[in-house]
Amino acid sequence: MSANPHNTSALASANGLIEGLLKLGLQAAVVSPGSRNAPLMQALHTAGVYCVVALDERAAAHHALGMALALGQPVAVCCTSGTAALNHGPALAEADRVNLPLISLTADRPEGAADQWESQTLMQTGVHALHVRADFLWSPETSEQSEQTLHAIGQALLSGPVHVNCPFSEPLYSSEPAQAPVHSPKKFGFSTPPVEQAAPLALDNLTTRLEAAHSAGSRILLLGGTQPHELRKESIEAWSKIAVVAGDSTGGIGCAPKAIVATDRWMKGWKQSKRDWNDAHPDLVVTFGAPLLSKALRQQLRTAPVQHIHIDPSGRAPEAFGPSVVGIEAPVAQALDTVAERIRTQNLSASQEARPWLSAWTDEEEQRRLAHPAALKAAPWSDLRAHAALHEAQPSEWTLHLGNSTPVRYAQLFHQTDANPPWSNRGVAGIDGCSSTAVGAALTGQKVTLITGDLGFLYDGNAFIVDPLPADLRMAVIHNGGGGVFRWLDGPQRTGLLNSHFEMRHGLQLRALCDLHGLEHQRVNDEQGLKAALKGWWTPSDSPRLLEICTPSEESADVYKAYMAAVSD
Ligand SMILES: Cc1ncc(C[n+]2csc(CCOP(=O)(O)OP(=O)(O)O)c2C)c(N)n1
Repeated sequence: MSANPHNTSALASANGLIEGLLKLGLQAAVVSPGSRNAPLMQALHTAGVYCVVALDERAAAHHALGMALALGQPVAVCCTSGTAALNHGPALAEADRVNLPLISLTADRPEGAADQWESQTLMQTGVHALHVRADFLWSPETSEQSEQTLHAIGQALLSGPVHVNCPFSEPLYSSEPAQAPVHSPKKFGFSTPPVEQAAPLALDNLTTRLEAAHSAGSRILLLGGTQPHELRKESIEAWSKIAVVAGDSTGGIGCAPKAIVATDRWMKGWKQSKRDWNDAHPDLVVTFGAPLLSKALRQQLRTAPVQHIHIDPSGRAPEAFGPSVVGIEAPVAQALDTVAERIRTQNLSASQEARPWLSAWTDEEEQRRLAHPAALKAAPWSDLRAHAALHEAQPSEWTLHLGNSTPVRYAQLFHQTDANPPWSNRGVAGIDGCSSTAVGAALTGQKVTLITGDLGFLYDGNAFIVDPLPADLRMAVIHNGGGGVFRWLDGPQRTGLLNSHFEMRHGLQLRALCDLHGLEHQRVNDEQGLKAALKGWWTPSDSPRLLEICTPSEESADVYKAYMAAVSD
């Protein structure tokens, strides 16, 4: 029942893995206390890797996700055996969809132990296989094997997360007290991981297709969903010369003034105008990132045939508009830059045929933007007004994270072109890791503001059982009675179960949770109170600050609908 026939000690095996991961650019680790993962924790210490300790493995994996997001480089999360390992699942699935280099290190008992009446033991190898780029069993028998495995880990990390299951035989602990690390402990920046470059053929394929579409007078729509890399403003502006550019602010597309980020609002306006969709339907859609927030636009685009190209570093090509999708395996920013460069050097502009179509989209957007200030001003105290005040006051040097319910949607209405792209776990996640991801980003030294809902905040309460707890973290919790999003939909209301089954009127005191975790708490009930509270909110503090913003539940949904109707008129 040994981990391998050569009987490499658990510590030597862990040291080999961590040393190898450092060469692949590992920046930091989040460790959750346990016994079976003792070799990994000792190895991380010995190597001088910056370690954060987090109790709940689900939150820990999201902390690591937030760190990988902020650093743009690999971060590990390390846990003991058994169900602990399963708890890395949600963050791994998210990292997989948004191509972040998260490394899940799960300690295991020696192979075969799951069938031998051992406790805290289940089949761990491959347990996350469907939601990572690649999964590995770390049990090398020769140095060649370990090189090969590490090489494969490095390749997979270029486009997403990996799971490495590590079976360890006892003894798990060094007989010596922990020595000073062999490398001096460093906070990030051990080595630079390789950067993924697209194969030239993939980029040629993309530019050739775009050039052909442009010369044929095609109507081209560039549609960007959530993705973690910064996009160059000049590139997006170049694209907008030949294409309509639209997408979520969390995809980075909003850096160009012409980009349409409030796509739900745009769609509502188009429908209200009773204009023929044929006048807006594109011939070619180029997509990237996670699924677009606007379900209305996604569905509308499916009502007529359209060519589809999807850019993704892992080569994934979702059949968003039918099976004939063309996948371009390339980092998004690189692919967009390449086409932009071609547009600039050839001085391309919209073709004669596509020009009226382009104007139809941009004129429509212009009208909605013009109607926005009056519609907002007419709105009483509500979620809409609270979000408006938060976005207006948010300092530019603070990175914005958004809860994965209505906050990410409201944010589309208030996006400012010069603001850093906000983040929200929109790959596949729900509300389960919004706070932990924000905490993780703040752990890297980023100043982070999170706007989230009361249920999302309560759900991820274990986000704050982390050491250290970063102070440069501000959390605005919109307390609207638990699950405001269900009032945006017709279905829950129709069932008659809206209050009893969909919303969760919990009556819990957020202050109590803040006291438990040492978060500064303040509560406001109206706009005046909110604006006053925001004045000094981002000033330096010794602990994170939470602002509980109480808004009326029913009215908030009505106000949102009235706003949408008013801007679409
Ligand atoms: C892990 C997970 N479980 C359940 C859901 C379903 N869900 C979607 S929104 C929501 C309520 C969110 O409430 P809150 O955080 O208060 O935000 P609001 O809807 O008010 O914006 C729930 C439970 C989900 N998205 N993710």
